[in-house]
Amino acid sequence: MDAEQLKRETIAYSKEIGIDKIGFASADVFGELKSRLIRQEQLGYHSGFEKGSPEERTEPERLLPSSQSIISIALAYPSKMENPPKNEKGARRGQFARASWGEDYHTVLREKLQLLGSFLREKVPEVELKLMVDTGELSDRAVAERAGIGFSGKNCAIITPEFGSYVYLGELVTNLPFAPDEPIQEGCGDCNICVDSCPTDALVQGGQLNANRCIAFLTQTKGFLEDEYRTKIGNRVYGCDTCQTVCPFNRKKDFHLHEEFEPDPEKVKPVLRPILRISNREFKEKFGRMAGSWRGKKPIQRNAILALGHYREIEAVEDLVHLMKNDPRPVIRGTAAYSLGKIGTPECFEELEMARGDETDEKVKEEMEKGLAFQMN
Ligand code: B12
Repeated sequence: MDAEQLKRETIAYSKEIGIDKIGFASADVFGELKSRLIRQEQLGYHSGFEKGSPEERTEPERLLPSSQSIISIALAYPSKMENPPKNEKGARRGQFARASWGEDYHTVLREKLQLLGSFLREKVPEVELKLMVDTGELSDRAVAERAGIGFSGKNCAIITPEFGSYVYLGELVTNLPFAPDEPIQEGCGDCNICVDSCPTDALVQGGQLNANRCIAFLTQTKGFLEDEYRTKIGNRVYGCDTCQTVCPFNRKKDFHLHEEFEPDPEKVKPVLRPILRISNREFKEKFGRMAGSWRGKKPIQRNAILALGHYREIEAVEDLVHLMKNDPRPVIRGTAAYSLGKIGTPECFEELEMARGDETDEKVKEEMEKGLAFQMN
């Protein structure tokens, strides 16, 4: 079978298995990206979640020596949910970003790419493939951009004309000589809304992110959150969508094409208080299948504690005191102390006063002092 016919059949098959967009790219070196990655690293703008060296990330041949082409796929995810639960005083809720709605996208995209791989293997038994979704070395965005899936926006996202930026990306590196598709030429023009709207000024300029300031990243760290961000993360327990929700290309983009990505409102906008006392087993049962749980329970609990402080949720005082006094993890004890100070009832300050005498961890003591300092304000 010639490559052109195989490409047509592959595209047709991708539609059958629910791939929303497919594009083909050469497996040439990503030269511009390489210098970009080195520069970002030098500036300290990387998150640490990126995998591999700049060479591995930009030279597909290092990942698959016989590589000739890369098939990029995109799956659209929803941006709105039906009947979102009310975020009410006394039962305040957190929020998971949309990229964590429904089942973990890594699983869903991997399955699609595996099916695509099996299809190719049936047609060309000697085919060689390397599959990647998020956790691989390649930049899924750079591949998608080259394959004509979408253009690279000022918010850094790949923006598709059809689904906006609410798409997950993945790819198959292959040794097949597919003809490449053309990149999309559209761009953001003069629009700078995402850069201006970023709550932490993480978008240094259009297309350049300092990941260490990005709330999406900050919600996934395991240590104490730096003070400067504690109010800014608001009620986000995982991820951040601000630079996407403000994007004009995402206006009215809300696709419900995959049952797997439908959100369970009680999971993606969970009541915060129960998260404070959730056991490991319960956490796994409730949140374990969501992309947002990959860093485990601690960051979600820390963020839930900060959100309760942010809302000055008096009903949470008892639980927060319990954590401040009993939790074995200093980050949780200290963050609870801080949020108690923020809530700021006389009981909160009394408890802080009492607890500081018993605390031995220096960092936690510091947080207790910060909590007590709210009394002066
Ligand atoms: C590390 C990482 C993060 C980090 C850093 C993000 C970042 N912007 O770099 C953190 C934790 C902050 C993060 C957050 C998010 N992430 Co993330 N993340 C990744 C990961 C693992 C690597 C990204 C990376 O290497 N970045 C380094 C930068 C330098 O490269 P890049 O963005 O990949 O590539 C572009 C730039 O290099 C640019 N470029 C190249 N040269 C030059 C030169 C100039 C002058 C300019 C202006 C630009 C430019 O063009 C490339 C293509 O667009 C990818 C998966 C993967 N393996 O690729 C997912 C991925 C990028 N994340 C994704 C998602 C969904 C998110 C969030 C929306 C999740 C959320 N709601 O919280 C946010 C969005 C934040 C944002 N505005 O970028 C999707 C993006 C889908 C899309 N439509 O674009 C990916 C592709 C995962 C997936 N497989 O679907 N993420």
